[in-house]
Amino acid sequence: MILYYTPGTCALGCIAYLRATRVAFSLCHVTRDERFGPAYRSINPRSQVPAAATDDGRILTENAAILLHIAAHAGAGQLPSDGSVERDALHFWLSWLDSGFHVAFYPFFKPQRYLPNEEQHDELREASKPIIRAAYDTLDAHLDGREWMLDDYSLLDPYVFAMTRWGIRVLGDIDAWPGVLAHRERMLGRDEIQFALGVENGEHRGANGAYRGHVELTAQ
Ligand SMILES: N[C@@H](CCC(=O)N[C@@H](CS)C(=O)NCC(=O)O)C(=O)O
Repeated sequence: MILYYTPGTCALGCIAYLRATRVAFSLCHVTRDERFGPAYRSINPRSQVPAAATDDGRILTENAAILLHIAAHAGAGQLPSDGSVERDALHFWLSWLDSGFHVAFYPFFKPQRYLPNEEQHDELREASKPIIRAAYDTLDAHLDGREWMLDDYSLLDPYVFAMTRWGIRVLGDIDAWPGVLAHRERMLGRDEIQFALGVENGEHRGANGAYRGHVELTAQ
């Protein structure tokens, strides 16, 4: 798989999960400007990351689809069994992390999508904060007293880590949510998160184990 990412984004979760599962992968760094150019638009016409080119030549977009694809190719034990309570919980959180948590940040990060008048953007950013706080409340209530999002570590944990960092930038800190903070601390101690953060900082350009290094951005 080739995983397309931009530093600072939710794509960090897919990089970390690839590393954790040892599925063979390459990475392609896509700058914010390149996301709107013809090469990346041929990969994801919506200009969003993450995107993935699968080993059988397909393009996948959306965190949920990519994370589940990685899990399915990583061998047994990555997903709770079909029909189990844990599997339902996985589906719930995957869906909510995208439609609830992630979406709460859009007015803050992308106010121009909602209001063309730049003078109104600061007001919209302020208005988004209670919605972002409510999303942290939901996550924190779940993580209170838990080690991982499910009973065992799963694809949800790196995905949560990738997005919960945004609150530090938007709200100044996320100290009001001890369950989220403790989860972040646990994740920071893991190799795959250190690897993914290093990638974002320009480290790990060469191949190493199941990681095959970086590739250039080319139209697909
Ligand atoms: N629902 C999509 C959301 C992806 C998304 O919004 N990615 C952000 C980065 S965290 C992005 O590319 N934003 C740029 C944009 O929307 O223009 C998914 O789960 O992959």
